Amino acid sequence: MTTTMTRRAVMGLMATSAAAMAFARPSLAQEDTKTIVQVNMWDNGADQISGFDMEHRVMLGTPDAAFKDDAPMGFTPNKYVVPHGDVTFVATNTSELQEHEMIVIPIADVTAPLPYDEDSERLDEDAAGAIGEVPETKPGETGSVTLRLSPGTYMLACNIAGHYAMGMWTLITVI
Ligand SMILES: [Cu+2]
Repeated sequence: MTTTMTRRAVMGLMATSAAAMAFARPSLAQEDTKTIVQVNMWDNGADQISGFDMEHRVMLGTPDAAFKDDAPMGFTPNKYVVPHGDVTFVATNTSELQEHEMIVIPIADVTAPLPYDEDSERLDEDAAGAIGEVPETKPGETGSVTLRLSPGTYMLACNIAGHYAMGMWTLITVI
């Protein structure tokens, strides 16, 4: 009798503490983690942009993605790995000539191309599953967006016509 009750009591305690741990960990991280990522939205000017060969679009999951380092425009974040939770992107357009924007897309498979329309030279943001954006930002100006991000890979992309194809995207990891 005594043995049975003790066992039940111990098992009950174990179950209680396991449940408490399971709930405490994610909720603490989600509520307490606030990260700021500063993003430079840049381009190398009109000559490099007009010299880009649109037959070789630099897009995720395509062979020409290998030439991304030669892209005439892009994003440079100050962090490529951020903790999950609330993430505020503060994006500054350092271009001297044109607007840029920054959409955020969860990426399930980095080897798979995203849905893209070659007529408009834009990503299909809905089909790609975009979850937020810093809308069009003029040269020298800054915009921001705060998103609650789960662990995974995310793309920052500019979807002004032609910019994604010219390599204006980068990947970050949320842990
Ligand atoms: Cu752009």
